[in-house]
Amino acid sequence: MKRRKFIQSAALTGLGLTVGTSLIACADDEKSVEKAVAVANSDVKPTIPMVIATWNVPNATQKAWDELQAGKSALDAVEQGVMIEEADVNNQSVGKGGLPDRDGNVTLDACIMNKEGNYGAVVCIENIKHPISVARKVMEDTPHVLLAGNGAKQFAIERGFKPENLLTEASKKAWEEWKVKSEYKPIINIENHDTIGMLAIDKNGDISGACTTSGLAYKMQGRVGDSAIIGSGLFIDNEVGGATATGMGEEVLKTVGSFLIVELMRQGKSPQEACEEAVKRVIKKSPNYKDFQVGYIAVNKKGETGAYCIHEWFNYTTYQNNENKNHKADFYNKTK
Ligand code: SD4
Repeated sequence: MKRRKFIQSAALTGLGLTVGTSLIACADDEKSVEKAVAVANSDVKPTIPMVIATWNVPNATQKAWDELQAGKSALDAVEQGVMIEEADVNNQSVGKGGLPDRDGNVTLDACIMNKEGNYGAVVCIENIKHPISVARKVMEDTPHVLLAGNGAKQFAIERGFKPENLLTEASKKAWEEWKVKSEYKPIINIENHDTIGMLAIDKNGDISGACTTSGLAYKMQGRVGDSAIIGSGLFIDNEVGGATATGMGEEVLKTVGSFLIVELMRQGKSPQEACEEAVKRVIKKSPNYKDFQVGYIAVNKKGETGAYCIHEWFNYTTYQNNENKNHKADFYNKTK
């Protein structure tokens, strides 16, 4: 099925939520994605340093790559990289400009993990454009690993983050249009999945990861997904590699997908095999898998990458071998 057709029928059948805004926005460059995939699958040898991120985020991977080239750590690279998407008001699934919950509040989740296996996260934080940097401060400056809601916001303000309105006119308009027919229950058909999860390996061979999102659009107030939860949206083990997720957070949480992928790689699976196994675990547990998307990316210590998802058109970006490239992920549901 062609991408544009997929998007249309997805919206009609209930998969509409599973399609990311950037994916919709670039519905016209189907050919260039396919070309990139063909090249990517044929000749990329794993090398480090490297960066891999969910979705089509060349500016974010470029920034992370530049950090690595400047000799910065993988931790700096992933933080700086995902900040590009947090600040981009056109990305309606991350940071400023994110689509709000059903009551109009933009609430953000983010987490970061470093090579020592330390973790910091914020969930349901409001009015702070760069939750990933607050997550890093939680990791580095507090005895805790996870701050939520108002406490996270107060902590951020104490650390010098400036509170601001994150609801842009475009996202407000989209929410107002949604409200016309809204029912006060989770409506999965309108979500989108452009969370950015990023993994990087620096010149020393050390790995770190970051994941940041505004979560599912029009979620219930207070809803927290997988993205900021260790082992689900992100997991790093510097002995093995890392993994990160996008898609229906509830399903990723139920199967602790990123931790699973890293453990499977520890047992000898390639990143690709491990991502496929984690997606199949979701499918096994959820007979309604046709109604939602889950996608994973992973990298091992050699810089070998993997990606897999339930439905076609999840894509990801790598900066490796001096090339910044978008790739289409292989997928489970091949029934047309
Ligand atoms: C969540 N996994 O909150 C996130 C959603 C997502 O792009 O991937 N959005 O469930």
